[in-house]
Amino acid sequence: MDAPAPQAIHLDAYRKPDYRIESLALAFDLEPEATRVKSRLQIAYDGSPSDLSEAALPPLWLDGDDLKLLSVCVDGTPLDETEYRQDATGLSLDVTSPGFLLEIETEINPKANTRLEGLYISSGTFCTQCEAEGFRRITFFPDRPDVMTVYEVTLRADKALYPVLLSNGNLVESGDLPDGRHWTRWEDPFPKPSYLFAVVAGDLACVEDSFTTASGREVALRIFVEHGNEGRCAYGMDSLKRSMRWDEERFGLEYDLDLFNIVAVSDFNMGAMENKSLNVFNSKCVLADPDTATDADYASIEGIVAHEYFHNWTGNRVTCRDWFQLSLKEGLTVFRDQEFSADMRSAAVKRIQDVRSLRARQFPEDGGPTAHPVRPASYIEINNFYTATVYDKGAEVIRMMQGLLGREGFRKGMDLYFERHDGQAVTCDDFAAAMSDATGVDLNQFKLWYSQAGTPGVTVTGEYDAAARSFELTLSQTIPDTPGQSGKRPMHIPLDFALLDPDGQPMPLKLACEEAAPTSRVLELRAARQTFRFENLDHEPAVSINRGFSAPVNLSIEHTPATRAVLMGRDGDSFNRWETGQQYATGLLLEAVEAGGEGRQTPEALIDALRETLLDEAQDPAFRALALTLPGEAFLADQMKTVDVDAIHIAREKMRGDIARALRDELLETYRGMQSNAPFEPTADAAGKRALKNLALGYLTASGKAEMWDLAVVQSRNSDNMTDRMAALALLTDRQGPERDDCLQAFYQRYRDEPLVVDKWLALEAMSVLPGTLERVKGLLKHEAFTLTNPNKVRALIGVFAAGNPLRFHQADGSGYQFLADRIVELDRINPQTAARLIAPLGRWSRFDGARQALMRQALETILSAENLSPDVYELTSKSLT
Ligand code: 0A1
Ligand code: ZN
Repeated sequence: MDAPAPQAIHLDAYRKPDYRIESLALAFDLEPEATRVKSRLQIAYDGSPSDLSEAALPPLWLDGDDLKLLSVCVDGTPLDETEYRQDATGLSLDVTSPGFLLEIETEINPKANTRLEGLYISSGTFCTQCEAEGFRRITFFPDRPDVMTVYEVTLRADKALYPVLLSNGNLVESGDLPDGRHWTRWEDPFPKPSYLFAVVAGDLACVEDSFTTASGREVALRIFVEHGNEGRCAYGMDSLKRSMRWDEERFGLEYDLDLFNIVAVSDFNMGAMENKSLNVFNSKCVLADPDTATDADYASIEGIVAHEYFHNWTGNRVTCRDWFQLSLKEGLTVFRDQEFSADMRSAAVKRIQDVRSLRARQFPEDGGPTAHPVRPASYIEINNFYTATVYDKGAEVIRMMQGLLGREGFRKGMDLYFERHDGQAVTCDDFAAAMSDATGVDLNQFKLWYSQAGTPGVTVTGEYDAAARSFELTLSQTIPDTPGQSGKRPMHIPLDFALLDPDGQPMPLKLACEEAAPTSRVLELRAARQTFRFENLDHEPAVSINRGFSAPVNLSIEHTPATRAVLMGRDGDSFNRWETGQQYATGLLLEAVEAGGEGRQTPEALIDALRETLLDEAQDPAFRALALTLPGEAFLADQMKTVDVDAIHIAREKMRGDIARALRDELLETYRGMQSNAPFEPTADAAGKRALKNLALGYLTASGKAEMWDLAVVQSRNSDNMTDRMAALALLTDRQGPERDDCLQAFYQRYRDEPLVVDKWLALEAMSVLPGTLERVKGLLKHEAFTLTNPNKVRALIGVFAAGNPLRFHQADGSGYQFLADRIVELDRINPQTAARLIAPLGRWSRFDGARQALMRQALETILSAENLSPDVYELTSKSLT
């Protein structure tokens, strides 16, 4: 018989907890296959005293998952089995007194924990992952974020195998025990929800530094890594110190304990975790040296270290009332890490990169079967809601608030938020209320961004009246239907706006009803359709709107060749300069796709604009590299009603070839000019030069001259850094022939003992456009380097193939789809969370031709018919089929 379908949980059903946990003492006897956990909870009824007189106290619910219960005592008396009820999801206790001491002993098996939720072992190190609901896999507890308490944690383990024993807060005592064991005791003075609890025990090396806060607190900073990785911590440590300073300067937020620990582990479901004072990181997101990490890795480490650190205030000191409010901490913290990286590097480049990633990950989600609002209204498995919508669209929502309130107003709102809610578990409404109360700005309509899913479409039209010297701008919005939501209300959309004269200079923006004529404005679109009339304009203007991507919308605007040239070449808003070029290329590419791929010769106007940008030394090389990068195949696919992966690939390659042939001399000059003999430095400047050099190399290999490939071969062999080596190999992986295999083989041999580089090698194979890629990927599943138990390996090989190689994943016979379905079913038995994250590419079925639609749905059906499917995979697969 089929198991009952897992049930959804609804935001509307929220009830505050009946009991407070006043304190929690935990003691761990760590053993790989049988760890004992003793917990002592001081519990108090949290209802009103009048409830007490009227009725018996409600039962106490404690969540529990995969735990062996050894004993339960209340106020020192053991309970027998009639006094509690246990099922697969937890324990319910009858309560007879409004205050009591509960003691529970459980046993768990960390070695068998391949889900990597709760306490598990990664390369011999014990570590924990408790967000969202992993704590219940360690002990019975009301495992919900609005139950906050102070923790005292005692750890006992073998001293030789686990010399390092860490938990949250301050180390208060430690000592040796008989039989070669030792112990440490930790106290965290800040009340926290269970999802921020952490334990680490292992034989780890430690890199130390310190930071003095603005008010003079000396904080010890430590990064714990496997022995041999000490030399790869410098950039992470430096990023941490810069984050600490930045948060003081930008938001007045100081660190609040005397120590801050980071631990790198190789098996981790996500990037990193902000446990109070004991961040646990996927080693990929903290370890770097020039020989093994690329510029992109360095930038991502800087952003993730900052993100986790910033959670100390936005997430830990003020946390979420329930998991529907996840974006309260995640959207806000992503916004904060984006702002930090923008300040550390080029703000313009960072904004373009963030928008590219939003469009690549969030827009398709918002337009697909698993679309959900930034604050979802229901879920089956909360782990499925750590999404691009909650994180990245959530960050856009915060950015728009800053746009509406201004930077100063936003800061006032943040100050009020902390003043009101420090130490509390709150909601997105509480955040918006603080912003609104601090500034007087009405955010009621704006809050639809939290509850309405779907990317708004905004259409812009303009009419210039030369006789009246006026310009009328009409904006209209539509919010697409999404699963469970139709007939949506118009949103409050802030659009940064300027009108440019033919030299690209902003013209005064005088509205008919106003005297003031600033040169830029935020237009607030609130109705389905709105018209703005600007006066005193001597020329027909070029419309620069949604500057800096001030709102996450799909903008539709037509440019004349003349206004396009102004915007592409001279708009002071570099985002829109980039955007206009991308739009132009997108239009041309989609035309070619319509014509089956080859299309017409790439127009001179585009080539000339690209030449100008390539050679414009006044512009940042990183910006030039982005401006010369054509829209990606996935982005182009997203613009089509019915996706044609083959024609998209042909059209894009054809255009790359046209550009490469037309600009060959300039590209070669750039390739040479951007070379440097200086030792590698991970600075934004040096990275920008490498980006432009490697962009040039990419075009040169597309120019049809065989000798250009020699440049790539030489670069892959002789570079002194991973950025250049990977850039060359990423080109070579698409080229049939012996050099390809030799170079990739040499790369593997050189780095076979470096797991993070082996991941790169697997990804290179998985992203190849060559016809035999799927067969090679299948072969690599059996390679000594691959294992399904390590999420990084799964993502590098299977994830990159399915999500990053549209041409081969969507090959017409459906073999890519079936391959993915089989792997998801296999992985679901090992690690449901990571398995569920592989489903999305199949969920896009409705965008493809009939034959592919049928094959993709068939693959989803294969998954759904597997026995004992996890709620994680069940939820996303079933939603993908509707
Ligand atoms: N809160 C972390 C990410 C994270 C979320 C869930 C996890 O397991 C389900 C692990 C980490 C962050 O935003 O960085
Ligand atoms: Zn986060």
